[in-house]
Amino acid sequence: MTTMVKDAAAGEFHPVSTPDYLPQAQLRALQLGRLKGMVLRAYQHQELFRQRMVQAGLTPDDVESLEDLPRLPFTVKTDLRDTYPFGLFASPMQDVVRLHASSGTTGKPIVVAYTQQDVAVWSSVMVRTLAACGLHAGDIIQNAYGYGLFTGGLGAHYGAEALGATVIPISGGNTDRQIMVMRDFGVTAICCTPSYFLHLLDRASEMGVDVRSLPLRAGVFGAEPWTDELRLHVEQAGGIKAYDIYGLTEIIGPGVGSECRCQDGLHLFEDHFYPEIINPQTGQVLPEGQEGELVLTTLSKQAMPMIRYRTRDITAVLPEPCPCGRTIRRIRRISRRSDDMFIIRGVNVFPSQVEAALLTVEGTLPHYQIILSREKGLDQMEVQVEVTPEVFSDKVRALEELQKKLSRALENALNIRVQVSLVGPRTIQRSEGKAKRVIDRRNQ
Ligand code: DLL
Repeated sequence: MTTMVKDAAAGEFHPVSTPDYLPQAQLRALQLGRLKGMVLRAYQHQELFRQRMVQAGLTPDDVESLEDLPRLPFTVKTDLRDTYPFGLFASPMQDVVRLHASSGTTGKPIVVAYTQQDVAVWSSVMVRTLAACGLHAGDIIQNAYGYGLFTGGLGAHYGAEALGATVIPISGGNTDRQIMVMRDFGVTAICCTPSYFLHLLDRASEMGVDVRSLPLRAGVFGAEPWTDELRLHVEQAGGIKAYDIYGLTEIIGPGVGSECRCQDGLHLFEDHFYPEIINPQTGQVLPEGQEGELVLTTLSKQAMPMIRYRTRDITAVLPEPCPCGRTIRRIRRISRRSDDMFIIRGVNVFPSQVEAALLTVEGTLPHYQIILSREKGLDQMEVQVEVTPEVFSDKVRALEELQKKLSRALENALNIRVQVSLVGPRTIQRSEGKAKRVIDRRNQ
């Protein structure tokens, strides 16, 4: 059980002894000590890492300061696939108490392992996540992240219990039951993907439940990119504060970083996960403030250390201190991955640009899908957008007007003309977990 104290100035509860507020020098010393241990562990137990170190002419003794980190080799997603299933485990199976896996879109899943201590660390970073989102003992948390091999469900579950809150382990799906539980159990906070919360809001209103009148006050949303525009929408429609949380299976699951009450960047729990930002093309480390690919090194993971893991997530480390008082650094919200970009007629497009443009136009719902196809050798992009029931039942002229507005907004944002199709409410398939925004039929 974690003891919580109230920070009167911030009006916020947080676990005592939390490393979130360590003086910088102390934090750097802690990180260096842990980094040395981690590199030694990986060198001794991960064949692939040892081979790469040998090739680079390095030994663990070459890590004398945090500045030596960029000399070490990267780890990439295909390393996990190539060593499937257990090739990167650094603990004997006897010491592994949990396995999780991430399906990915192609081929074999990646498998990750946790010792008892890893699970304890995971719970502690999730306690810090939930506390940063303003939650505390006494909260009733509906955990609608999927339970199972996906890390979201169990990650949030253990954190919420360790926080001393009441967890409802409802998992994803069965939306009508979710709404009944939210109302009848006096739920004060919900954990799920932002796209699923959007779906819950729509369904609640169809069922005549006004979520704003319920005790629900916070959403702990992550696992997929979502824009500030979407945040505004769900905060208003749900009468909540919507916080962004970040993590990935390869590093631990959720609990790598979280927003605080300032909702201005995500604090990284950098006593356990050390960040670097690199130029994705050259691999060079970039200075603070510059945007690039996030690379993470685990500092305490026993069962599966990750040295310089290339996340593909694009962000920047924010140099300014956060008004909340935490000393751990923040990253900018992640709006895109280096591999979710697609190229249409020579123009680079990210799904998040489409979302941001659509949400500037009134009369549409934040449900959309991008369909890519190829006609006579030419790439085509269609954006299907759901419109509100009022607009949908309107005159044809009004719909045409709206379509024009959306086309203009998209053309301004993307610099190319795309086809906009307005579709009726509830036409686009809803997700219970991560939303699928892009359907690529170009190679069919
Ligand atoms: O999505 C872990 C998680 C569960 C995070 C619950 C937050 C909440 P994976 O399935 O391995 O793990 O997917 C990780 O999802 O590299 C990002 O591209 C994306 N992602 C995760 N959180 C965010 C976020 C979980 N807050 C991949 N914003 C990551 C944008 C996110 N993208």
